[in-house]
Amino acid sequence: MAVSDHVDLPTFMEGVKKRNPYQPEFVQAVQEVAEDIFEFIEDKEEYHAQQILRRIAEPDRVVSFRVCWEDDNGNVRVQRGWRVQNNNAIGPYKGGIRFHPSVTESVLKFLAFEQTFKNALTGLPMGGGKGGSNFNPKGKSVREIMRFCQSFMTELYRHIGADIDVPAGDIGVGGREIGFMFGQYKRITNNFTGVLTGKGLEWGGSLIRTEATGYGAVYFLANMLATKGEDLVGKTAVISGSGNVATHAAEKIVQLGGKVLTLSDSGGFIHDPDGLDQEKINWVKSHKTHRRGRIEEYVEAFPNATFHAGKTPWGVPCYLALPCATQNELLGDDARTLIANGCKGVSEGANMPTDLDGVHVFKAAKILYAPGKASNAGGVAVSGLEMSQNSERRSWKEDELQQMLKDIMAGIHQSCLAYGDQGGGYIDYVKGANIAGFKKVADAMLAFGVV
Ligand code: NDP
Ligand code: 2IT
Repeated sequence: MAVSDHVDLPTFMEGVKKRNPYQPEFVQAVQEVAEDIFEFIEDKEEYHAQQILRRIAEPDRVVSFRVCWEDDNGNVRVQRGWRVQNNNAIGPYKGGIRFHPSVTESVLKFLAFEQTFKNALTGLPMGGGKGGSNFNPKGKSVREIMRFCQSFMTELYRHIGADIDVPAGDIGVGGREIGFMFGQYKRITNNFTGVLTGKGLEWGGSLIRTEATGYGAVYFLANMLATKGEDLVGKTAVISGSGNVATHAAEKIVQLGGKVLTLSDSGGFIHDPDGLDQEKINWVKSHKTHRRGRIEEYVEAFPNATFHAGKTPWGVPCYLALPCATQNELLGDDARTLIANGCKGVSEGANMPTDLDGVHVFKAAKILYAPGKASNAGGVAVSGLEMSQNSERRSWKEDELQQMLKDIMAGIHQSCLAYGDQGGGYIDYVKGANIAGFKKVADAMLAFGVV
């Protein structure tokens, strides 16, 4: 019998931990997937013999580099940059770039691993990658951010390309940063190509890319509710974060008749018992995105609301919860509180916002619980559509793109049903997403042999 054959899950995870010391986020992401995949591949000899899961959980490559830049006072500053190219079995590497002081190799490896399954679920030909830096954009001038982005791209450009690896935005990276990076890429290579997504509309960007992640997470939620004959009208929702994903999720919930009670940032959360309307959401967008303000200032603009410093919003009673800030922001006890307060649906806008304990709590309660790799795939899906538009050198209309986003989210929901329907009216969306994403990538890898 080959050495690869049938190690059990604890033995497999021991190996992952041993090979990835001090990388808890990466180990966590692998474990969450492996818990479902082990059962699925139990009787599928070829996946074992070819060590497919082991190979997906080993990035194709991790590029790590120094990023030097000069601040406004003339000081030389040194940051770390990375690009993790996890797997390109079904298409060029694709995934965002994150600028945040908490970025480590472990964080980017977990994100690139998750991205591999997420991108497969979209049905578009995209592999999984992720990049970023421990650069902290907070408190930096626009010129400092520009110089940092230019320096970052001066190394990154060697590793990316429209048919190789196509980065986009993530935490701390929005349209402005994509512009600075694209400008530098073009300057170095003299190549105007779809090498980044999330571009401005005048220079190759796609309509609704900005809105797509948050909108998609709510479309996914609507699909889940529909399996119970329900919709969003009159439902209360608690949302964390106040960036791109959170504000657009809030906007779509309000458009579909729901009531958004909270938003948050790293300083705490605001609770608005009247609910946020479009005007309040616009205030948050402009305050957080354009002025880089703090969410606590919301209560000065809207005095009926309260601010809760240093807290997450999961204690506010709600029917629906959408974690849209960052990884491990919703812990086991938060999940238990949500369930005790009657929460019936969770759609993750962020990547791995729920810790493993929390995932197990949601699964045991058999609520409608969508993991980020399924529910937040709308952003990368529209990135994929941006790539197609760039290749065709044309732009599709807004209503066409809106419909494509809705169809893609419905398709992901169907894939989750195909592998996650447990009978008795319970759908395990985590299992469904893990298996559907894995199967597509794994079958492509089988075709390539041992590489
Ligand atoms: P933004 O930078 O626009 O916003 C991030 C928000 O999360 C801010 O409110 C920020 O607060 C908060 N936040 C970030 N880190 C922390 C932390 N360590 N603790 C508490 N709050 C934190 O990012 P996005 O909205 O783009 O991304 C949010 C999540 O969605 C991430 O998990 C990202 O990976 C995921 N995602 C994003 C996609 C996209 O298209 N942008 C696509 C799919 C997933 P503060 O302002 O105080 O830092
Ligand atoms: O986590 C994600 O899916 C993103 N940050 C978006 C990636 C992309 O390539 O659009």
